[in-house]
Amino acid sequence: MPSVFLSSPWKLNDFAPGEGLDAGAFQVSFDDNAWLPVDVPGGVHPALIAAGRIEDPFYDRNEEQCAWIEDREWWYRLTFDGPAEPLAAGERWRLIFHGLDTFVTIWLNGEKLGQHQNMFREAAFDVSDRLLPNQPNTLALCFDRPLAHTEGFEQFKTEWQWKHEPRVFMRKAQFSYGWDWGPRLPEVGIWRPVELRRESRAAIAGVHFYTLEIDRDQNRAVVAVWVEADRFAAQGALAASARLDREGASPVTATIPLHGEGESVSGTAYLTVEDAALWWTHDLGEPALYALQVTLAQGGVELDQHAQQVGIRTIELDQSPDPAEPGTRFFRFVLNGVPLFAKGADWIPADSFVGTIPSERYESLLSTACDAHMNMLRVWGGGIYEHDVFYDLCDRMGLLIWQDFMFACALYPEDEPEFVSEVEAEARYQVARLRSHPCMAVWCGNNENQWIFDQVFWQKQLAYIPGSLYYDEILPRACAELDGQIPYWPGSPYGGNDHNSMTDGDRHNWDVWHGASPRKFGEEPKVDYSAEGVSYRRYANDTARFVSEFGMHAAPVFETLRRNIPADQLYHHSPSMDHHNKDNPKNKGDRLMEGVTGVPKDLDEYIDFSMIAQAEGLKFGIEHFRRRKPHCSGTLFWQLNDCWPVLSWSVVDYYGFGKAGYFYAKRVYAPVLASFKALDDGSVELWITNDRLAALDDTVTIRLRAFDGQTFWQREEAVSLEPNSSACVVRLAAENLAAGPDRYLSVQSASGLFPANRHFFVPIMDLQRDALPVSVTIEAVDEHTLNVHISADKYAYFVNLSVPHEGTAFSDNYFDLEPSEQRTITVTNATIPLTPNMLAVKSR
Ligand code: BMA
Repeated sequence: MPSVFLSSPWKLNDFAPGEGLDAGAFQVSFDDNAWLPVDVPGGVHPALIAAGRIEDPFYDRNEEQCAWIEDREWWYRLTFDGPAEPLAAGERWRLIFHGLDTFVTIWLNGEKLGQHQNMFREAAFDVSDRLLPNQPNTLALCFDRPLAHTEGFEQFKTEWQWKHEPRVFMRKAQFSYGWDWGPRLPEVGIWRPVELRRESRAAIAGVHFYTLEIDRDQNRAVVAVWVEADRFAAQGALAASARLDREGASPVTATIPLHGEGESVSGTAYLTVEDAALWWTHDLGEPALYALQVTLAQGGVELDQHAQQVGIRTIELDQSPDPAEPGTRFFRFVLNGVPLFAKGADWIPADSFVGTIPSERYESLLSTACDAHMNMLRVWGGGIYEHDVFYDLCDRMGLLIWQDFMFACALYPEDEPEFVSEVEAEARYQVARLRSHPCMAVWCGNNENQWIFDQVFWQKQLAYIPGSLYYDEILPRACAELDGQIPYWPGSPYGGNDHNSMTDGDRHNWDVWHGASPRKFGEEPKVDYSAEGVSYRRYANDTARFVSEFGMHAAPVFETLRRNIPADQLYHHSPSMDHHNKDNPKNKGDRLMEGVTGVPKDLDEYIDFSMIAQAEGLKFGIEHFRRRKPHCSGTLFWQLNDCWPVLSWSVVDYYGFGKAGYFYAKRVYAPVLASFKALDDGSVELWITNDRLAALDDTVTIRLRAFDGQTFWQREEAVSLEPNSSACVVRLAAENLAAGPDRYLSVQSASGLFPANRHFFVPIMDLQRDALPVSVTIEAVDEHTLNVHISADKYAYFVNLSVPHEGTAFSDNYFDLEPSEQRTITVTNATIPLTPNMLAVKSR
């Protein structure tokens, strides 16, 4: 029913704790003229930046200057016109805060309305008796110092609390207290819209759309629409109806009888959809959507409406035994009956300040993910349940979502009843909110909590894992009761003998980069930060079922560093650069580069070498895991994006500049992959991995060439592959190979079915080749488009193009050119005109 969003003109001010109340900041008559303007939705930090009260917290070490914000209490005020129409009989006004961060007291017209203490669920109030029609109304909110609300919890600190961090006592984005890629800048404020809703007699309280059955032979699907209504002032029967629309198809409609005695009534309709257009991930088909409209009425009078995009699809998590690898079980997603290999990355909040992320940033990051052939992202448990726009876009773009509940890398209190009921209310709110999105693939209890606990207390082998109350009881119960369709998984990683197993469940491979080692329950965890310990070659030993985290750091592009690091600090390991590297120790990247490129001598080398180590590492790992399809059925690498400008595992930086790793991932995530596997005996295999649902026939050309252009031998092979499979198609015996540091193997598809690939016999730094500059001619196609013709006489490694403006798209980047090869790269920027002098082309 009619809604008003209270978005301006909100005011903001800070006080010492308790002083706002003493000053009467909640009173209508309070003078807030001198207060700062603040956006709603938004948060305190962006308002302070806009007002010049703080410097850009991301620049240099300014983060440290922001600590005082945590010690203040923050007040918001808004005076707004009351509704023109007073309420009629049977009507009510509801005030809904869709997101308050976090510990807050709310006053309306000087009277206390209530309190809230959970950023992850809405706060709703019936304000029928308090809202003044035709007059100004005043809202005041006081956000307490978050840490003030954690002190009382100290008594619950028990020996299992490995890392006693106050953040675990707050239902607030955990990363904001600092992470190994994120600054400590805990946000405060109204981070989602504030809605005033007029409702009459009854309102829709919940809708659940799900697919019961798909008959692909008949092109028919049966779907269910469950509706719950809150009959707050209506007597007698209520009627609901559902309508499913899709362009070009006749609407499918149903009436839904609602049952129940009290205020809450509900009912389900089952609809048969003929010529059903199914929702597929974008790589397997069309992500077809239907417009669902639910109407609630009584005696022909419409009372409420709910509209949402839905998709017809079934999703299962197949964990049946894998007959080809006895003693193991699959961990693979099955969409509409089709087992798929999940290709994607882990997603963290797209900004430290989660209330002010523009929709365009979501649009651009998610289409960047699709362009790289990703079909799944994991919303990681230390961030936020994302904004609606995120899930809507994933529905539209055909991207599956692995959704963690918001618990990460810690042990959470279970003895405080208020906290436990907050978690339960939050889980129920989020499950109801997200369950009808076709993009939703799995609910997951947390990030790494069972695994970390087991490692810390490996000697004790305690039977009870702290947090089980949540991961094994409350969360799965909320999912079962309110959804019951999307699979639930207790943690990431989870399953098997040590909760990070290669035989069961999902696995985080932190052997690479963090120097961890595979282990079993009861074994001491080992860490090895040597060059071998952190090396990406260790992926070759990983026989995981599904790898939901693995990755390596790389620097962002120079432009991102230039904007955030003072000129005199622009060198590897300068204090400001190290401040922008939140991992510890800060030299794991050096150890990794030691085995790949050698340690960098200057900033330019650091940027390139770290990007090379990351990109080659992702290529090596993803190729290995994809070859193992279906025994391995997914790779989500850590991490897609950043929340500020930082040296991190991301492949797309804070501004949206892609690192080399992004372009490498795009090639190795192609639907058909040809990759070389080097065996210990010196032989090399060529594998084709086919993620398409069609069989393939192709002719491949394999060559052994010297970097200076000489071709030693060349072979053409006819290859055929089953749909959705992976196989070794050619084996090159060591004695016929004539391997060497001055040469490389390459593979090409006659039909362009897969991107060309290559194999080096030694680490990049040991290649014997002349690194000559490439030849470049630039042709301006129009104001926003350049065609760049690049060629090389000898093998050119790591050819990369850069324009110091985000939003510049490259048809390819960070690629190699074979001797005498010529390529044309198209560079576009929709927002700014491009001129040839903005472009730099380099190679190594
Ligand atoms: C895992 C993640 C994150 C972390 C990443 C890199 O632990 O779940 O918590 O940022 O690895 O260390």
